[in-house]
Amino acid sequence: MPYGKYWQKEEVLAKKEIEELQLKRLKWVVRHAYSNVPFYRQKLKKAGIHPDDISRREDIAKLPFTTKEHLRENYPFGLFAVPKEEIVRIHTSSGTSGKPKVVGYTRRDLENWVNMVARCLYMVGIRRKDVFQNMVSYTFFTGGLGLHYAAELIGAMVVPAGTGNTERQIRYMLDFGTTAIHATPSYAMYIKEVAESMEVKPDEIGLKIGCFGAEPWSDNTRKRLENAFGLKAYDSYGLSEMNGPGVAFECEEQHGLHIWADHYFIEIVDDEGNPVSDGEKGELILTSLTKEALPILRYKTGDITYIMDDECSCGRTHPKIHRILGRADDMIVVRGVNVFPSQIEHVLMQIPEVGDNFQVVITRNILDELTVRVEMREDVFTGELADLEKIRQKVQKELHKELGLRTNVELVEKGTLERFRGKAKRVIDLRKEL
Ligand code: DLL
Repeated sequence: MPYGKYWQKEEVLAKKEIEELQLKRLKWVVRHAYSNVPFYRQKLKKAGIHPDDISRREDIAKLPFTTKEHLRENYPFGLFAVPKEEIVRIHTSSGTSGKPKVVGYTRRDLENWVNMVARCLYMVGIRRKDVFQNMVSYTFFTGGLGLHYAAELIGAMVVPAGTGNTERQIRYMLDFGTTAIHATPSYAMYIKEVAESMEVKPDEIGLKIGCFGAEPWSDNTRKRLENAFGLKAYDSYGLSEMNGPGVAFECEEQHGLHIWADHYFIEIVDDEGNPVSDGEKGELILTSLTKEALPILRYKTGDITYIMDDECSCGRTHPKIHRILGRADDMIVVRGVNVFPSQIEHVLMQIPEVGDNFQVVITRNILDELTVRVEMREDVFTGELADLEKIRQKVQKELHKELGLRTNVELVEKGTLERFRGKAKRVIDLRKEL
């Protein structure tokens, strides 16, 4: 049941009340993990910490970090804190290498999670009258069922579309009167392209709200999606280890993502694991405060962001993080310069001649070389070589300005590069260890 213009009253708790709740729940989760997960008991004992040592919020810094590797090493259920019969669902996340991470939920976990996602959808204006087309994978990925049940709980009409068969998806949008969609930003870009090829003007579909996430994207991509579909596009952040989507989400301000501090303890740390001050960039560390099945203490997400001013005109009191700047794992280091693929995307998506797709190839000859392959927009292609060269140089110059790095730019024809229905993989690293 909604609480005024909010989904739950917890969204507007006073900051002090949130902090008190955090401390109470932090004590609970540390004890829960210590008592029920041998991995945590050993780890805390080794660090000389007992649950009784947690008496202030700051004491969280005494706890050791949990990493993705720890989840993989304990595949599949080694970190679960409840007997198997208490688990009512699992999801998995494969990541880039090794064994998948398996995450589990008790019935209460699912109830908390669905309400967190419902907070997010309600926050961006999704209501009973909406038709919500959920265009992400419904299987192991948390984005499918995660958003599905939340939109249902609000009472929207949910179209469980999944991914692929894009022409049919577009036809359904028209036939069903879809008003809100959920997709990865790269799939949304592809949907836009397919709509255009069907001679459907994306902005005639009648979409009003787009929820996009699960991968890094940029503000300029947001502008492209909003202009093409005539909707408002919101950034959605989450990770399977912390339930899935619904960890943080933009409000109507579109200026930072509220992160639900009654369910997660938020820290930002530097490379050495030391806290940075508010406003400084670092890695996001999350501690689940309510998860029963899979409590996780001080999880190193690998995602880089910073805490923004916490006053928000929407009235919600939960802190805001900046959109994810990149993942530590995805950072490209070329000739000593650090580059995130989303920075490249940001530059390209503001150049009108550039199409919606690009690819980054890194090679090593003597020095590392970064080549950006860019699809051109069809309508700017004059056939004149001199015009092409002018565009190529412009792209190269803009990239240099933003990245401080010389790149090779290759212009390619529309339709040349791979399209993605889920998370995009745009970087190909061909460097061999010398
Ligand atoms: O991607 C959960 C999700 C589903 C989020 C639907 C949003 C929408 P995983 O597959 O476990 O979970 O991947 C989590 O994806 O650590 C980030 O690196 C990245 N990621 C997720 N959302 C964003 C975002 C889901 N909005 C990993 N911006 C995270 C940038 C994101 N990166």
